[in-house]
Amino acid sequence: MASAIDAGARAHGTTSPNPPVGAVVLDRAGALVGTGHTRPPGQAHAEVVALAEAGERARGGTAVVTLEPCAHHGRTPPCTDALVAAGVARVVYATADPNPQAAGGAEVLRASGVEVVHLPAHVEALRAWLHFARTGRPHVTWKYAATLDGRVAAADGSSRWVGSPESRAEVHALRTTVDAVVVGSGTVRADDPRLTARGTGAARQPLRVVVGMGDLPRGARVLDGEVETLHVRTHDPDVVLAELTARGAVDVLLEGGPTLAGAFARAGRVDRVLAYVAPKLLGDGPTALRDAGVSTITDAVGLVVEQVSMSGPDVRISAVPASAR
Ligand code: AOF
Ligand code: ZN
Repeated sequence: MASAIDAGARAHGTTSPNPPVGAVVLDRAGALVGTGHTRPPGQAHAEVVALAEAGERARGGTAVVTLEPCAHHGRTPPCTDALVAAGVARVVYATADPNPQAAGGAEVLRASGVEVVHLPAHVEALRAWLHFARTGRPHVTWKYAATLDGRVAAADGSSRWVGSPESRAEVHALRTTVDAVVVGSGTVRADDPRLTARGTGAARQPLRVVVGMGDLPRGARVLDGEVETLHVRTHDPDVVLAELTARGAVDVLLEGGPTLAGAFARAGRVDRVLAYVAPKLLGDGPTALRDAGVSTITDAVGLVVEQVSMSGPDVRISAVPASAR
């Protein structure tokens, strides 16, 4: 399963609105004979790629997949058919498919005499797609870098840089896995960010999205034409998310600033908080989040920390709303 998860992670950012699934095939003796991940929409699913590499060696063997194999005729034929035709004896999968059109693969395989094992595992590359399949809305990770006293800029507005070079490199890598990077027009005016994934060798760049009613400054770097930029003239996060859904986006990175993040928090549209906390103090200046709709301590938005790690000198915290657990 770890190998299947690795294979799927390599497709993260290239498959939306389809899931970045990973699969491996083991022969009868347990040797790895095929590896695959989802191809861009309309092309082969992970299982089909792994089975093609395995060929006859799949017969009597095991397929390990991060998502329950599909049982439907979508843009491609059912993977359950491909697995049965290949003579696979056993299928192991990590997550059930919440997509009603494709679900039911485990039962279909069992009915064909294949042994099916559900081995629950966290598949990070499928986090956003699973949320999308369940809710119909893109998954929003709100990312920010703040000082230990919670500030995202100094009193004079300067903010380059709060986070360490290591943290910034991580964010560039993260941008290659998402479909869209969203900021408010205030951030464009204040910081003039490029919002591209740089230094990663990535062939693909996320859609750049600016939210706000006013015009963008002429010469803003998001208008440099290097990557497409969408300007959504609204304050409503759901209007932004509907626009992104229409464009096939599933995995969204919200990068600020405090006003837009507050609007998403108020609307309950922050699905994960990713904080880079730098060991610095500013004592003044804007904080990461403004007006989250909370006025008293008992109304605080409760989070559950799912991971803490170091990013150079910074502490990286990944947390999800307690209400989502
Ligand atoms: C994928 N890759 O490896 C698996 C998927 O439109 P289709 O025919 O490509 O089907 C897409 C659905 O198939 C998708 O929403 C999911 O439910 C299921 N499984 N999809 O793109 C894969 N295993
Ligand atoms: Zn399939």
